[in-house]
Amino acid sequence: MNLFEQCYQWPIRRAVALCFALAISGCSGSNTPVQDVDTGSSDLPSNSLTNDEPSPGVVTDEPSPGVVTDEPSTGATTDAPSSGATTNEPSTDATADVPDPMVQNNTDVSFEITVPAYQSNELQLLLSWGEFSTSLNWVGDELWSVEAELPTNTEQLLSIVFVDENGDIELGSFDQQYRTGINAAEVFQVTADQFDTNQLDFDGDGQSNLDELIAGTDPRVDEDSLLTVIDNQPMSLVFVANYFESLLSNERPYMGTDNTNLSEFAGTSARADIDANGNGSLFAFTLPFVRNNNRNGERAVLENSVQWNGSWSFSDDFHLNQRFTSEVSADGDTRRLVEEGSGSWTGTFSHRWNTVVDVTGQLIEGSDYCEVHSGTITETYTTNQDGISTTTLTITRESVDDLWRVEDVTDREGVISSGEYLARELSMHMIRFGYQKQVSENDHFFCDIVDL
Ligand SMILES: [Ca+2]
Repeated sequence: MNLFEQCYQWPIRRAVALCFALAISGCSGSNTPVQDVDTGSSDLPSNSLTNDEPSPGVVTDEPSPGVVTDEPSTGATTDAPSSGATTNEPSTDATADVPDPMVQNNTDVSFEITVPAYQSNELQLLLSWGEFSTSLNWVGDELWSVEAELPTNTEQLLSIVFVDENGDIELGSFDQQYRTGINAAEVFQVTADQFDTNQLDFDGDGQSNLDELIAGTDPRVDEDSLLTVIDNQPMSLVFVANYFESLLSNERPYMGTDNTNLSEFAGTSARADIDANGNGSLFAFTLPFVRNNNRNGERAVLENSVQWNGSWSFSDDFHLNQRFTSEVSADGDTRRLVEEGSGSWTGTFSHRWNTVVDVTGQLIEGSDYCEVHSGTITETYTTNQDGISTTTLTITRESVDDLWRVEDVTDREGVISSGEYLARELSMHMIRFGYQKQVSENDHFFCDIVDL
């Protein structure tokens, strides 16, 4: 039997073209070792091979034991170079469909695939290679396998898809050109980390289908789209260094004693003692002293950062007592603010808070402030107004997000409630207390620091 006949052994359409290619290869093989194209024949006695005989483009085996040598009676040789006598044997229907056991044009490929870990009763692993396709069998744990008889020395796009819900949702995919070898059998392995899972995000919410299913969320629903969006998230006192740094001029050393531009309140004065390196202290106060609006801070400049350690007190009907440490550091154009604060606002009622800030941002052109593009702020806030309650806010923003994500947990006299929503702005400029000047700059953190 020749290669052309073998075309009809392939259950797939492209096998015809493939076999033509192999048939041509077989022709040129008349001057090369036969096993390059017909390894099965290489074991035959040489006088049964075509090496010594001119070939019209097909293998023209003589009848020999164990080898089917039929040729198709027409067509196969008409387009081939006719360089010599042909020795085709008439074909018979009885043998035309019988594979030649001595001819190896197939490779048994054992696919051994390890998928990302995920448990479900509706998982499938589907493989295609060119137009050949099959499903794989679950072996155990994350291992799947299948054996496939594929044409030798042939390249096709191999695609493996890991699906759940019996194929309704994709978890991972693997795509790679794969060329079969010329041996009788080979193994092809794929490991879990070779699967692309991140791109498969049905609802486009940034969480992959696989991650969502593992987390127990619905990969078809962008949960964020269901969250409430508020315009302003009220905050207690954060970005506290704004109220200190903005009182300093860029002169170094700076020994300012008065600055009419700095006033949250008319009459605010500052006594700064900042050396040439930016280290020093600041005392700001507002006249008349009876208002008791005082800021005290120590400032230190390190290699790439400026630190504050300060306090702020203010009295009207209530009394503010705020302490904080902060550090603004520079990394290229990015500025990072790390701040820890604790404060209270006490009078008829008591309000107390602890805050931790770790955010990064970039300078807003034309200002001294950085707009936060990512980071986390936590605030624990306790008040006895309307009963005793403690609310813990965790406020996060990813650099790709337009909104802040707010998670709140409230303990109101032993009753816990929690929620999640989105906020367009953090409203440090909203007046929670009477001492804060309502300036939108304080939604951002002071970062255009001459010492950085
Ligand atoms: Ca998703």
